[in-house]
Amino acid sequence: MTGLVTVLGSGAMTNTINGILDSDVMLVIGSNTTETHPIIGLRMLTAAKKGSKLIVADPRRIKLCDSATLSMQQRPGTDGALINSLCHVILRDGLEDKEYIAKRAENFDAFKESIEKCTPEWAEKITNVPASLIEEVAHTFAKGERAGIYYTMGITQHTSGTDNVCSLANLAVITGNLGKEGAGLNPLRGQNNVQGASDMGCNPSFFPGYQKCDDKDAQEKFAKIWDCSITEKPGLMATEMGDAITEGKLAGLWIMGENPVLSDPNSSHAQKAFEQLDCLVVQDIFLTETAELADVVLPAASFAEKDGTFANTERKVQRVRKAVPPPGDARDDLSIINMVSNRMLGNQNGGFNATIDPVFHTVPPFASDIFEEITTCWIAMAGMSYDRFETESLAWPCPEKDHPGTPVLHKGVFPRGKAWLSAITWNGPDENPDEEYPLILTTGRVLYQYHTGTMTRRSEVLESSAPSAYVEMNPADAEGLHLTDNEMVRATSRRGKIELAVRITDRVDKGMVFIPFHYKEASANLLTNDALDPKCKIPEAKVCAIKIEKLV
Ligand SMILES: Nc1nc2c(c(=O)[nH]1)N[C@H]1C(S)=C(S)[C@@H](COP(=O)(O)OP(=O)(O)OC[C@H]3O[C@@H](n4cnc5c(=O)[nH]c(N)nc54)[C@H](O)[C@@H]3O)O[C@H]1N2
Ligand SMILES: Nc1nc2c(c(=O)[nH]1)N[C@H]1C(S)=C(S)[C@@H](COP(=O)(O)OP(=O)(O)OC[C@H]3O[C@@H](n4cnc5c(=O)[nH]c(N)nc54)[C@H](O)[C@@H]3O)O[C@H]1N2
Ligand SMILES: [Mo]
Repeated sequence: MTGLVTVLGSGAMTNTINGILDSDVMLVIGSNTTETHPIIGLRMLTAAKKGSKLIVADPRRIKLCDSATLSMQQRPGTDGALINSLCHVILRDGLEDKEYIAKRAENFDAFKESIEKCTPEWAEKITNVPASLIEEVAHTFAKGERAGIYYTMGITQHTSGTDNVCSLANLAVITGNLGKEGAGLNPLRGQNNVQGASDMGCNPSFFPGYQKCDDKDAQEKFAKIWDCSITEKPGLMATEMGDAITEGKLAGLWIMGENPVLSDPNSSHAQKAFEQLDCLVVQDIFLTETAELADVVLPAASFAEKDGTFANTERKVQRVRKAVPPPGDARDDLSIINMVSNRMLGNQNGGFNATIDPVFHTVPPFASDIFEEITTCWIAMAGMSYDRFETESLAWPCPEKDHPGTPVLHKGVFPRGKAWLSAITWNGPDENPDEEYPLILTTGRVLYQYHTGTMTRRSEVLESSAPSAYVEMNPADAEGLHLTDNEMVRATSRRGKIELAVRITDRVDKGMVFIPFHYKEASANLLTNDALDPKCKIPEAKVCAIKIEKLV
């Protein structure tokens, strides 16, 4: 892949959370920010009150729409067409930042040609957003001095996820919004420390610090640091492992802190695959649905029971300190990994009983040792240290001991020099509605629940606030099926079926429905499509075709 995703490297916010307050325009696309990132949502609402223009693009009328200057309800899976048409209008009406493009971008002509056909009228047919509204949004965005883009899973969980992100990057570049305070391209990261996990190379094609594992120099560097030989082949993405198991290419799996039996799209396929494994190890703080299938369960400690660092969505590395010891036999993840690797190395003294600290229940090397190693692996963290974290707030890149960190990325120059404007063609989702499955299903989250509910459903307060599964349906569709609010219905896709209550609401348009994926008793992922984005291998959790039937 060429394109700006490589330029941007990591998929972290280019800007800061508080920088939102300095914006003139915010484009929030595919992010239900007030429910899924409430603190960031608050900043957006404050900025809107101060006069920043809020533009929302989401198939559902989410809460942010109440405070929006403009909102667009595109059909799910049509963002590529929508964004290309915004770029089209900006170039058509001469609103691009010509100086910025000349100085900081390349491939402009091919990009321009690729969006020539993407008129607002063309996009209206695909997205259902009125052409005049597309024009108004394009003008409002382009005229903002500081225009920030904020996106999350509504943009990425598609077979066109990478393309969607590249299109948004095009929009940010042609309007000169990268490398500027209060602007930028800002993916709001989801799980606690998912940023840290990506930074550290929890992706089969990268070593820590986004250093490519097929790069000879990087291989040599890590072979030296780790004192071992390095395989030249990238591994599999988590989403590719199900098929690898059924094809007999993968016999053992060690899952840490994930519950894919509920969270993987087309999860019955995933479950069947896990059942075929010779050995499944699950490391979790609770006995999850996935752990129930495991040969070995390793009880882990929670965030409050361990030391270390987490990196947040704005690339800030923060210390985490153990507040309480882990219960029973539970151990922090690092100690578990250390214990297992000690055994693998035949070092029985490093085994379970031998060196475990009787007070702190930890096994070396400790998180602080690992952090020191990290600073030798990746120049962007070379200037960080546990000492500095005591008094300073540091966002990477922070290459030297006296470097203040980098809250805003891409000031002056991009890592690859100039930004590459990608020519992106919109292709549409993998599965579209038809006569048998006439509705588009999109899935996502609610404020009170977290993913598969292993944690939130154990909290009485949270559980009683959002206790059961439902499907949001437009009144016109409900009327066609003679449904009344809260009635139980059956939802069926080509992959599975579930029963749940219908919530009749004009939050969703006719022809589409929304189901939160938190509830195992009506698991949305029995319905969803596991088709993958060919580049980054994210599954298309945001679009599939289903039917809804009255239960009689
Ligand atoms: N309360 C709570 N907060 C969470 C989480 C949680 O489970 N619960 N999970 C965390 C994690 S890991 C993540 S990744 C984030 C996710 O955060 P979000 O991405 O904000 O959450 P979602 O509900 O998955 O989807 C966001 C929005 O995408 C919209 N959408 C659906 N289809 C499309 C489409 O085709 N195009 C566009 N543009 N939008 C579409 C949905 O209507 C929804 O409003 O939340 C994090 N925060
Ligand atoms: N249909 C549909 N499916 C989706 C999505 C969607 O929008 N729609 N979103 C996708 C996204 S963005 C995400 S991130 C995934 C989330 O999917 P998962 O990560 O599988 O979901 P969680 O329920 O958050 O599972 C995390 C597990 O980690 C455990 N845990 C918590 N803390 C620790 C710890 O410190 N150590 C260890 N070892 N375990 C711990 C929890 O108990 C929990 O079981 O779901 C994906 N699936
Ligand atoms: Mo996520």
